Amino acid sequence: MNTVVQAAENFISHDETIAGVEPYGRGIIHDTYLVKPGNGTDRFILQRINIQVFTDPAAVMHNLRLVCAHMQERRKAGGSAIAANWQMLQSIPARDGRDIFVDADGAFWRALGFIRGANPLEEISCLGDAREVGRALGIFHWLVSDLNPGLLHVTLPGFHNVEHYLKQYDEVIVRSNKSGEAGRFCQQFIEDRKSWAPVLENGRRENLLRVRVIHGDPKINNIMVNRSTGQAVSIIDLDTVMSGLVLYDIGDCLRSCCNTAGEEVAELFAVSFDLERCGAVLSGYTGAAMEVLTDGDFDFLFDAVRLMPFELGLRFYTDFLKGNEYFKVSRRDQNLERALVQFKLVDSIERQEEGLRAVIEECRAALTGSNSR
Ligand code: GN1
Ligand code: MG
Repeated sequence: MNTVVQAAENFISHDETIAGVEPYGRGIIHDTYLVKPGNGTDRFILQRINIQVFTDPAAVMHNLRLVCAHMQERRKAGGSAIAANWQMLQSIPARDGRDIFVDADGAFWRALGFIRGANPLEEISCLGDAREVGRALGIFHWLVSDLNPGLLHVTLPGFHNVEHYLKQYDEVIVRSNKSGEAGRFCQQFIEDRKSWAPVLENGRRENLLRVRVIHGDPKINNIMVNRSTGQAVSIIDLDTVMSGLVLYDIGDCLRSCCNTAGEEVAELFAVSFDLERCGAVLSGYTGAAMEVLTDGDFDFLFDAVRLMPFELGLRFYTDFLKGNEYFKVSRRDQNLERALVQFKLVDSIERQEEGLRAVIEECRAALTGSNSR
């Protein structure tokens, strides 16, 4: 903890002290801490950036600054009704004015403003929570919808490109000596969906889907909700803000919100995709994002919902085969277990295809109706 306190001291002024530092959140990439300064100044988030994953932290911070400044402007320029009570993530400069502090061991640290009066949403306990998650993602997409994606750095090459993940898997699987029933299940599951998986990439190549600025990781606990009202007030974790397809975000958000059992579960039978939650997320989303979704997006929405848990399962399984290089684990088989959860979710989505397509069409019809009024 000493190293953490020393790093934290670089983000407060010389006459301040640190009263406490504690691990914060459930991220599986960076190390995240909540820092309480001694003299009552605002608490802040301190992160040791995982530079194995994000090899160019300066690019990450460039994107963060650019996107936050843009959102702030857009909000002022007319989005205030939609984004009322919305709080922007803010980077806190170190004493030397830079937004990254590099310690004696070469670790990269940054500090971010704490979102006031709010907590990360840990679970969906009612449909209102699901609607708020959708609304938060909709607000985010709306706020960045006029930002040129070409201005952002690519912080993770190949992120959300399933062809890239399939290639990595193919390279690893031939060298793997791991067997076992769960492994054979994963391999067959991937094999059976390989030819369908590049569906969004194909849509993009055929110009049916447009590349825009996306969040990249809009899972449930990246949504901050007000502690007393339950209203979504911010979306955090902007490291993967990049150019991409809004469908990556919507699919990823739904795979996280509509999984009835969460990402880390031992009992696979408890994992299923909840259609009611899905309807609530989508209605919250379209209410805030308004014209962001095109007809082409709606045409591919079912595939996106099916794809994102498939992609994450593929990433977890590949990382398990590689010996857990990317996602942090506390047990050797944890990434295999995580993969099985995601594949179970895909299976649940496939079994409910008809119902899910109906939910999507209902949402499209509601939006068309409100736009033509
Ligand atoms: C990772 O570290 P965290 O929890 O914010 C991952 C996401 C996954 C998520 C699954 C940069 O996010 O893509 O959906 O785990 N982030 C990165 O829990 O790979
Ligand atoms: Mg993240």
